[in-house]
Amino acid sequence: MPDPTLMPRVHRLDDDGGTLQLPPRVSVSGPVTWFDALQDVLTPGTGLRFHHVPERGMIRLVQQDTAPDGYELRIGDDVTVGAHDLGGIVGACATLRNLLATGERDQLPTCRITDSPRFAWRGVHLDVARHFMPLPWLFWFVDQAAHLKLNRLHLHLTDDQGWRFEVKAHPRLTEAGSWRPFTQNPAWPDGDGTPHGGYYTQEQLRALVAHAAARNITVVPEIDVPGHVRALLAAYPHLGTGKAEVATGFGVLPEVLELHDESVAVIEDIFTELLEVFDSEWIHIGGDECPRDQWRASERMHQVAAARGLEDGVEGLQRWLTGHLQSWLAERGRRAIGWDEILETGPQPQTIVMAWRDQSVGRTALEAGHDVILAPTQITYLDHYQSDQAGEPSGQIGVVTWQDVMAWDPFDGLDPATPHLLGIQAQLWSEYISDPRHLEYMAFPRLSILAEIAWNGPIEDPERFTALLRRHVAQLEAEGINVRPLEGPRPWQEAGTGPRARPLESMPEGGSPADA
Ligand code: TNX
Repeated sequence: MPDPTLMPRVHRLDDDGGTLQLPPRVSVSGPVTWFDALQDVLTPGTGLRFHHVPERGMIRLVQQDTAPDGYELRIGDDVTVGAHDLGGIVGACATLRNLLATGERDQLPTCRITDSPRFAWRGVHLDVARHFMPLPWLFWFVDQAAHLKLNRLHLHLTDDQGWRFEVKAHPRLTEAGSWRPFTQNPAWPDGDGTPHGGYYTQEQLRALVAHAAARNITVVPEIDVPGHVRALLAAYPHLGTGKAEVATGFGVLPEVLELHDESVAVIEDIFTELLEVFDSEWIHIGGDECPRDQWRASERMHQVAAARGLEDGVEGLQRWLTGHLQSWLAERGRRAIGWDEILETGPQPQTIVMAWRDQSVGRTALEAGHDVILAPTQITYLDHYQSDQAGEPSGQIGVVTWQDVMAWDPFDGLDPATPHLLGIQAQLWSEYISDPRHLEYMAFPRLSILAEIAWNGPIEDPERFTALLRRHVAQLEAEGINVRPLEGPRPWQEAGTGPRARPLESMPEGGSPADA
């Protein structure tokens, strides 16, 4: 059998050169929830069928002491999967999937594998606010994340350009806030002329949470406050300075929430319903890019700040809200996560910092004693162009190549032994990515490389890894995923002058918009 295409790689593999032939219907013994997970991960796309038997299956799922999400796999005359938790079973099944895809689809190499992750937090973030992504595609994307042994899906549910979370107490959030009449970017300064919108009902999101949980993925929801709220203000203009529409263009906008008691009550209503849908221990409260000019100009905000006893006046309003939300969540048994700007607003010690601006902010957050997730723009923002080739479809200004990602050392400047470095996360912002196929193109293969780093730490043998990556990309392509080949886009993946056209002002240096 050829070298298995294991992505991420396993910690240890001893191969004895033999092959196990699987029957068309494979018996599986072990706990039923584990059997369900095996079926979920291994049935789609493999052509195999599984049935549960009380004991001595062809595949045996057995309880065993392992690290969290770790597992042991023994393939001989039959298959034994040992794990401590569901995460281990899902990981082992992802590995089995890779092994099956390597050779004949019903054969496994006889071998012994022991495996466990480097990082506890192996995340991928999805911005469904800037562009709405259809629910079935989210289910599919969760499956892909599970194959890469990722375990967190961070859903950015609200932003200036759209509100995607149904709130029963405040229906206008989705009635008025979930769509915009057109979209503007530098390629279409006057707008593309096409309305855009959509939202998820609470029932739909509950189904997504359950689907993800069965695959060892926690869905971490984000409601971004008090900035990035134009969609909220479109629904309830009196919570801002009076008049607002869902944003049609992108950037850091001046409109923010007026943080009087009425706004705070609405925020609490929103988070109350959020907690009913998402059982995640971690709840993301946004906190990024909140300009204070509107507060400075507002007599009422000066009064509110004074009434709350803020010595720095309106400058302290965001700090007050952050503190309030952290306590509010803690009282309900949850932990707040914030973008790293939260560091400037006096976060409580239990708050987790998502360090996005660069690696040094991660260090500052660790030094301040916080648990930290590294999400540096320069490496993990997969909305950036993948090269400076003219054919690349639209993206955020700047280039992050797969080689850049492969060279990333998440421990750079940090103490690898610190228990506070929870892990790493890939970000898929969607200002310039309007449909799922384009999102797939931006995600793969850079997401696969980040999954490797999340599971194993920095990549020390780039040449060998590149050979593996090449086979992995071929595998994804064979499965129908819109993956970007390592050399560059296929002709039908290019920008052209249609919906994926490159916005003129966000060209990477040296690039030209198909020389238009
Ligand atoms: C910065 S990261 C943002 C997002 C943008 C992203 C584009 C962060 C907390 N804010 O609003 O979508 O850059 O790459």
